[in-house]
Amino acid sequence: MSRTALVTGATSGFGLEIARRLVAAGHRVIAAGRRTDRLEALRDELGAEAICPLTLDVTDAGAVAGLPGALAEGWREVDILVNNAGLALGTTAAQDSDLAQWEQMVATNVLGLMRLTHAILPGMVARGRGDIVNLGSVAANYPYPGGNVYGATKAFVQQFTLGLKTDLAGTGVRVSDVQPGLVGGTEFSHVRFGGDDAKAGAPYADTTPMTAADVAEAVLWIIGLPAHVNVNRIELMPVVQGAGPFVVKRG
Ligand code: NDP
Ligand code: 8X3
Repeated sequence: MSRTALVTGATSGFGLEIARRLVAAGHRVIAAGRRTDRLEALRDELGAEAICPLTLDVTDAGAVAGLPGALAEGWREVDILVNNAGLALGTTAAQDSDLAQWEQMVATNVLGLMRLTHAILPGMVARGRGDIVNLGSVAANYPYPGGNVYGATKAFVQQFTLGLKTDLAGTGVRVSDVQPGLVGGTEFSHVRFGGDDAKAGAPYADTTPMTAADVAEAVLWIIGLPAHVNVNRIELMPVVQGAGPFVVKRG
């Protein structure tokens, strides 16, 4: 059955791959992001029947509150919300960090995701069906140096997802938190390191990270499960990755 999905952060990385795979599976996608040219290119590539471009900054509370009413006619009943837009900024120790970067991560990863959910969820509950898939991270549960606020935003995503799951029990609406580890080939690291490509490439050097396709496959699997099954949380790591040691300063 063809369903209508709203994918935030569909201009790049996971969101773009998820949008492509949803369309390949027969669904229609409202592709959201700030870079309109990329959204329009996706519509031109996949067709106006399949892609509805939505220029949206998820930190714009007013714009998000206008959804789904502000969507084009015929696109207002969102069956699948993929809360994917997000970012990390820097890996600076908390004591040396830039407050504006912290605030941008919270505004996007926490408030943006929360507001999108608030706008779209009532329609899903009224229709008695729907899927919300949130992009969390392993950073929610495994702290690493300089991951301070980024990890905290993803911990919010994890707890918010579980809270939603509790409230939504019996409504027919499902909610999941997808928590990937190291994934290469997206703009995540480029954004994190402010466009410094040497720094951005270092986490992926001489190893085999996951890809956006791996994450998208998990998302498509989750929404394709029988209607009575809810994946609460799924953690994905490449085979080469593992949790790090505790930090112990000596001397
Ligand atoms: P990318 O940087 O490739 O994509 C991020 C997307 O988010 C872009 O499409 C960008 O669109 C969008 N975005 C960022 N800020 C805003 C905003 N204010 N309003 C609307 N859209 C916004 O990163 P990934 O695909 O790698 O990451 C996607 C998600 O997965 C993020 O939530 C990230 O935290 C998470 N994640 C990533 C991992 C990785 O290793 N890559 C691992 C675990 C989780 P635009 O700039 O056009 O607005
Ligand atoms: C992205 C993965 O390990 O850089 O969420 O935090 S990590």
